[in-house]
Amino acid sequence: MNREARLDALFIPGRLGPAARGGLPAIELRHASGARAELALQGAHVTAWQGADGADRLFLSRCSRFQAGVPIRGGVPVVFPQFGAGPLPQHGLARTRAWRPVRSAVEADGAVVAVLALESDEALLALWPHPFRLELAVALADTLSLSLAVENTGTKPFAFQAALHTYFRVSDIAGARVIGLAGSAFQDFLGKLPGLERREALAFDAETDRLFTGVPDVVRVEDPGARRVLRIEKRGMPDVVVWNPWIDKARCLEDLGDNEYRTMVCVETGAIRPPIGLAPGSRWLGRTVFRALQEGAPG
Ligand code: TA6
Repeated sequence: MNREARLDALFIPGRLGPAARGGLPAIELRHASGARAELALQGAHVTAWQGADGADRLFLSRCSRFQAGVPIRGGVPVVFPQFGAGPLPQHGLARTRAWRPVRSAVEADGAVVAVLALESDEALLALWPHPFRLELAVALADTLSLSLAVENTGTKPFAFQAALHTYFRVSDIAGARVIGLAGSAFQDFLGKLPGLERREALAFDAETDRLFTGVPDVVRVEDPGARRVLRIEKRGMPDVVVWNPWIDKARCLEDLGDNEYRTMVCVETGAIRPPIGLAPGSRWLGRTVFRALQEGAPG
């Protein structure tokens, strides 16, 4: 049975159907509220999330390529088993592979759920010799939640890093703030010495690329220009990376428009430093829930 047939197996009339994202097989999730999301099989990559008001809450570059094996610029790339640069391709192996559909449902509370999986095969084991199974469950309601499970299906322990490399859309990076990182230890990828974050509100006026470890489980992205707050609640994911390429780095990224840095900020949740050790037969679960709030609303 080909993958598209299995893709069909996920469809639920009016709730889960086919979506076209530049030719990559994808599904669209539609919630009764009018909220919608798109999920490409490649990388189990959420490529869009709109609220009932139709507003895009995630950033997707107009220059992103949607070609098999090429990373998508924007949405929620799944990072596994390596974060950033290293012996494996940048951000690991999961985001450029075709995941397979596992199941879908409309839950009692109306949440629309799609689950995709990626199992190690000969090609992946040749790159990273540790049998694994990943599963990503995407649930759309008045929130968007992503649950990533990593299972060690081999006979030896392995260590991995995992993250949801989420690109949020903002009206203007100059006004955006990330709240909730004060007091967290950070390692800066741009050369600043490691330290403790002292700022209650992280603002942006230059390239920013910083890993925060042991971060409280709720952080917020404030977007005053859109009078909106994006609340991020995580479980099992102690670390957060904040990234904006700013002007010069944006110019070097061929799949990012020169000015698109102004309308995006990455606030990535994951388990990065230290890597997670997983014994044979064990399973790790990390979950992140995104909720859009009107400015000033409680929550
Ligand atoms: O967000 C952290 C980071 O590692 C940055 O250093 C930048 O490289 C970004 O990820 C995007 O990486 P990508 O491989 O998707 O271009």
